[in-house]
Amino acid sequence: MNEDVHQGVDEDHPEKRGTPVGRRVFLGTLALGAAGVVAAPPLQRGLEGFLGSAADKDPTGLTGLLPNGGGFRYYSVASSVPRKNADSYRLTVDGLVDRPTTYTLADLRALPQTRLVRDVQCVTGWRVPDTPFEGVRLSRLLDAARVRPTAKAIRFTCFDGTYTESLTLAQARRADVLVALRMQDKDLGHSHGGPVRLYVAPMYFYKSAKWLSGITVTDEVRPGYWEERGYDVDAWVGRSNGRDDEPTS
Ligand SMILES: Nc1nc2c(c(=O)[nH]1)N[C@H]1C(S)=C(S)[C@@H](COP(=O)(O)O)O[C@H]1N2
Ligand SMILES: [Mo]
Repeated sequence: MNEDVHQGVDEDHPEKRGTPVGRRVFLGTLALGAAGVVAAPPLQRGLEGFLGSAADKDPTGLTGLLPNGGGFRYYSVASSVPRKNADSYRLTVDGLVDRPTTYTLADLRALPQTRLVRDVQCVTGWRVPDTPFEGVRLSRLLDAARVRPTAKAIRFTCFDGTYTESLTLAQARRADVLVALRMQDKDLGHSHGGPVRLYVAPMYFYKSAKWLSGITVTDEVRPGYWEERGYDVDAWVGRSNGRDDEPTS
């Protein structure tokens, strides 16, 4: 099976077979250039329209092993995603805050930028070492919004209309969590979730929601898209999803 495919819940982690969702989950790949593609059955039709016949031509997924995007696989659970630019992009911060705020891209660019260089790690196994991300610390946006004392968590929404993510408030306030505007020292392109995506450096890359449009402060964690399908909510690299660095038993 193509290693691009997020089938890890069942195939790589048989211990997770009894998850509440209890069905096979796949993560569809948004193919660009030579990237290999295998789509989940429910997504197949939408993706085929989007990809042309790329999936049919590569049943083995071997082309996914060819160089592409500097080692990245491109993922989207939505079959098509609108493009947003400096004119049309908006990021809303709302929920349990005293100052709900809407940011334009220019607003975000005008705030202090933080650059982090870390390894990107997808839970399926692919990894891109030493990848620079740059943007505004999420903690800064939360402070500006004046988070209320009852707040416990953040829900992230995306302008693809489908994907969601979550963090606890404590996780969201870490210095290595960014609202990212740049990746690999370039403005974030559409396929990587531009113009703005979340970047949660210490966690598997599924936490890093692409096409970020909403940051809602909530009173409890609401599991995100992949988390409702069996992946861990606390997605620390090497310490979640059955990939413990140091097994304790
Ligand atoms: N909106 C959205 N964000 C998303 C995803 C997605 O399908 N939709 N996939 C996640 C997963 S599983 C991974 S590995 C990364 C992939 O990011 P990339 O396409 O820039 O490589 O985005 C994450 N964020
Ligand atoms: Mo992923």
